[in-house]
Amino acid sequence: MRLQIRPGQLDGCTMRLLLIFLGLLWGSAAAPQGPQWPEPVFGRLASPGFPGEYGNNQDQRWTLRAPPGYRLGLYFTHFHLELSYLCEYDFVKLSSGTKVLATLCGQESTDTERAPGNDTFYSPASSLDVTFHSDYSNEKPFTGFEAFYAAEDIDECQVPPGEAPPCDHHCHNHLGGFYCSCRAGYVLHRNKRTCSALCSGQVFTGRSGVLSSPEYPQPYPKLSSCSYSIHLEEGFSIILDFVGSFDVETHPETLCPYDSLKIQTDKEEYGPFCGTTLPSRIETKSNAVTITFVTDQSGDHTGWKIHYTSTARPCPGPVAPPNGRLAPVQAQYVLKDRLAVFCETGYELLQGRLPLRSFAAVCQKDGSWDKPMPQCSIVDCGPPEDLPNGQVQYVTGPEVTTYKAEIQYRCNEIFYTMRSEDGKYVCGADGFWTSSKGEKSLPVCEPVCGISTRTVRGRIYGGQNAKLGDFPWQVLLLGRTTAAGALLQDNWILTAAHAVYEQKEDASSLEIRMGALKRLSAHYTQAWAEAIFIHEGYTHDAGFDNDIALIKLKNRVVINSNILPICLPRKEAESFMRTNDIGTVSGWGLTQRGFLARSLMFVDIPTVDHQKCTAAYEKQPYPGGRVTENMLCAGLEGGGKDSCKGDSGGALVFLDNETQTWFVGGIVSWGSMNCGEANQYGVYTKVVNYIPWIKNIINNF
Ligand SMILES: [Ca+2]
Ligand SMILES: [Ca+2]
Ligand SMILES: [Ca+2]
Repeated sequence: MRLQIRPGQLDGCTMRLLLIFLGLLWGSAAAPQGPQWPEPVFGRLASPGFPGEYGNNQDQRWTLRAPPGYRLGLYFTHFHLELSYLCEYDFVKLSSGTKVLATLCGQESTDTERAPGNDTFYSPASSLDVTFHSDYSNEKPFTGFEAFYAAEDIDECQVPPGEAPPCDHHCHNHLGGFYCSCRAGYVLHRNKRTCSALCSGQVFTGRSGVLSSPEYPQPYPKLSSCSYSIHLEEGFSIILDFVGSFDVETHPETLCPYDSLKIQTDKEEYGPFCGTTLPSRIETKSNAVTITFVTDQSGDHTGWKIHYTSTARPCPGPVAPPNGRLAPVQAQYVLKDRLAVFCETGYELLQGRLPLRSFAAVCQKDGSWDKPMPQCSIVDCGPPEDLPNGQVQYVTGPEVTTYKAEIQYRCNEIFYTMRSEDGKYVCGADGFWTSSKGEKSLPVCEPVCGISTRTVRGRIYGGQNAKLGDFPWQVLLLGRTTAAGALLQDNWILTAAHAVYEQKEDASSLEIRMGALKRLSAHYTQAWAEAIFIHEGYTHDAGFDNDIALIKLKNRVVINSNILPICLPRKEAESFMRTNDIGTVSGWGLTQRGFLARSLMFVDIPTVDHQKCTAAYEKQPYPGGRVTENMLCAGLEGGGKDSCKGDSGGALVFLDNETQTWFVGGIVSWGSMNCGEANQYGVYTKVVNYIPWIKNIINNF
């Protein structure tokens, strides 16, 4: 029977209590199109005649029902019944089905009787029976009882200690029911309570590994069906070892009826395993194993753990070649194991005759290596390259060119010298000859410069004939005009800009002769120009400032006592070419007789004070003749000794007293119309002003 009370019938206090009870139910009416919420269930019960006294021989029964998932709560606002032993006379009985929840009488509880007091009584499920009984008499008037009831949700997730929780993992209560959910890796079983492990399809491909029942060593999940497979390449054989604890639910008579572990290969089946005895090692002789583990709905057991390994037919133990080593070093090499061979420094891998960058062999399933072992052969740098203008000698032993062998390069004495190297080379581990400075390129033999066979003689008036080797730098230039130059290093010629200006675009037609005294001699060394570099500050037919040029030769000339370069001036050179210091100029220019000289001539002439020279030419202007700071003058005040037409481009050389070598201080440039005139001096390009220009061209072209 359902009872409902209109709110108007309740006093304020009761009303508030009811609102608390109904709070969970109340929201229903507000959401009409939502799920169908149960109608609120609540009401009031009272003894007959309440609040007046109840009569004798009364029996009244209320059957209260709540929706499924709800229970009923009942409490008394008034209770005044006759007290009797075990409430035999008058009582209110609360029961649910056949189960009696309470029998109430009196006004206060005693040792044997119970009065409701402030207790709230709950039905275990959705129904509650309330029975009121009075016997045939009362000692005095009793006013009976008044009670209120209401339905409220059962929180199924709250279970008394000792009772099994309704859900395996997580329980979620809601009005009228509850639901379960599972942790990641699990899925809710059809029974809506159990969480089955998602434990199928795991594949192990490592050569060894560990697998175990889910949650091991915690109890394994129920109602789960797990499968694991170990899959290795063909040729491997899998070995299974049970490790740790083993505990799978068993039965004394039947073989693993509840939970069971089975192991299967393509050939054989092992198990089922259960109980608590650790199964012994399984050598499967197979490269593929499937392990299945099925559990039922009950029992708490910790499961199993398997450590698996694999073997294969071992390859023969490798032996490192002499001067080589193996990596990695293992007691045994089986299928798929890689073995690298490295050679010691200075040795290289060789398979047959083929050099290898690296070597790695792989053990195959038939137990053989896929490649034969290589050799470690000593690195050979091979015969050293020939050194232009030099030689090489074996130091370690005749023709020994292997790792760490030593060789010594030397430049041909006395006309060549080695630049900034000791010439010692060692055969490196990389197969290259390497110098003490770590260079792999050959050393450079540079010609020595400024060596002359001329002995310094007394000053003699006019020119005199030179001997072979006196001016080995002297170069004869036969182009549009006859001119001279001086050899620098073994492939450059220094000359005057005006002497080669007209030939600058046609360098190949310039004939260059060296190593001869006679101008018309048939015996000379021929050289050809590759390019002509005129100073960018030189203007043809407009004075002689910057009258300097360089000729690059197509080929290097061989240096000997007759063909040898002149040195460039050092920084300190100016101290040897001060006023009145003697320089020497040589050439085949016009002689006093007015013809070109047949044989090379030279004169020793003093340097002239610059101001004096400038003044001399100011007095007697020569066409375009103005002496600049880029010029130096040499000659005798009285005249007679001079360079002349045809000598242009030749070198005015000075002796460096410190190094005892000759250097070029000037280049024959210009002078008075009449060579050797008194108070008129020969004017030379001042080479010290052009050292950066010269070096820049020589180093870059
Ligand atoms: Ca009674
Ligand atoms: Ca619930
Ligand atoms: Ca079980």
